[in-house]
Amino acid sequence: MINTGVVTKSTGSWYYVKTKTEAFSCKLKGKFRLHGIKSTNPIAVGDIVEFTINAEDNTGVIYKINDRKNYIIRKSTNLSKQAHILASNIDYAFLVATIKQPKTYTEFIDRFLVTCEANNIEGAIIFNKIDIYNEEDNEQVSQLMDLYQNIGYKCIKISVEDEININEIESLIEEKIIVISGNSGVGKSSLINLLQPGLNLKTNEVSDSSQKGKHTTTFAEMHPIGNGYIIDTPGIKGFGLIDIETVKLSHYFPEMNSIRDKCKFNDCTHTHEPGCAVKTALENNEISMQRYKNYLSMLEDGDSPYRLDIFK
Ligand SMILES: Nc1nc2c(ncn2[C@@H]2O[C@H](COP(=O)(O)OP(=O)(O)OP(=O)(O)O)[C@@H](O)[C@H]2O)c(=O)[nH]1
Ligand SMILES: [Mg+2]
Ligand SMILES: [Zn+2]
Repeated sequence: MINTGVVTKSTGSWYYVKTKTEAFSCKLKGKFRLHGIKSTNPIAVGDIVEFTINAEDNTGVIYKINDRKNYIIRKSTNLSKQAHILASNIDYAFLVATIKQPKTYTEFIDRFLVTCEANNIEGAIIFNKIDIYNEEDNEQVSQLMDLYQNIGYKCIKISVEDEININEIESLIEEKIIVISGNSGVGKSSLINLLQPGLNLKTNEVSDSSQKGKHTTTFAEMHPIGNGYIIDTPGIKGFGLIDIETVKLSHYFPEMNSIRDKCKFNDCTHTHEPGCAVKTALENNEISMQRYKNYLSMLEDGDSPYRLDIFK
C-alpha cells in the first residue's frame, strides 16, 4: 500500500508526516539526492512524501519525495554552497512588516515581492502592531498600503496584541500552504499562536536597546490552521536574489513590467538608456521613486548576510 502525506515538521532525524486521516513519525530510507542544490536537509516541511509503515510500532519509513513545485532555501552566507531548505510547495507568502519595533525597510519588502513574482507565488503584506502606532506611523502604513495595493498586492493592517483584523487573514488561508516571513520580532509566531490557540509557539520581546528581534524561532514548522497550513520561519535579516538576470529584474516589478514594452530598447534596464518608458513614468510620478531606488539597489545586488531564495 502506498502512503502519501505531507511533512509538517522535521527535527533532523524524525519527520512528522500527515496523511488525510492520520499522522506518523517517519525516518528516511537511505540517502536522498536532490538535483542542483547541496542542502543540509534532504526533506523539508511542505514536501509530499511516500512512506511505508512499520507494523510493530506504527512509525514510517520515507522512501520517495515527490517533485517540489517550489521551495525556499536559506544560505548562511552569500558565497556558501550549502543551503537549508526552509519549506516547499508554497501557495502564498505573507510578509509580516512593522513600522517600528522593529522597522521593516521597503527594500526588504521589495526584495520579498520580487522573490514571490519570480516564482509565481502570490505575495501579501501584513502590517502588524498597529496598536503601538502614533499618527505619523499610521500615516506611513497608509502610504505603504496605497503604494502596494495600487501595484496589486493584498495588504492588511492588523494588531495581534489587540486582535484587530485577524479574520481577514483567516479568510486568505483556506486550503493553502502559506509561508510567513519577515524580520525577527515582527510577530510571526505571535500571529500563528492567535490563529491557532494551543500551539504555544515561543515568542520573545524585541530588544529595548536595538529595537530588533531576538531570532526566537529557529526552525521552520508547518501548522494546520483551518483547512490550510501556515509555515512559521525564523526571522531573516535580508533577502538576496539569485538567478535573476539584470534585464529580467524589472519583469518582477509589476508597475514596470506593464510598461516596459514602450521602452525604445527591448533589453532596457531602465537606467541609462534613452527612450525609457519607466523613467518617463517616474518623472510623471506614475511609479514610485522608492520602488525604483530599491530596484537599482537590487540591480547592484545585495550582500545581505542571509539570503532567502524561492526556487522553482
Ligand atoms: N504591541 C504589539 N506587540 C506585538 C504584536 N504582535 C507581536 N508582538 C510582540 O512582538 C514580540 C515579537 O513577537 P514574535 O512573535 O516572537 O516575533 P517573530 O516574528 O516570531 O520573531 P522571530 O521568531 O525572532 O523571527 C513579542 O514580544 C510579541 O508579544 C502586536 O500586534 N502589537
Ligand atoms: Mg518566531
Ligand atoms: Zn526602460
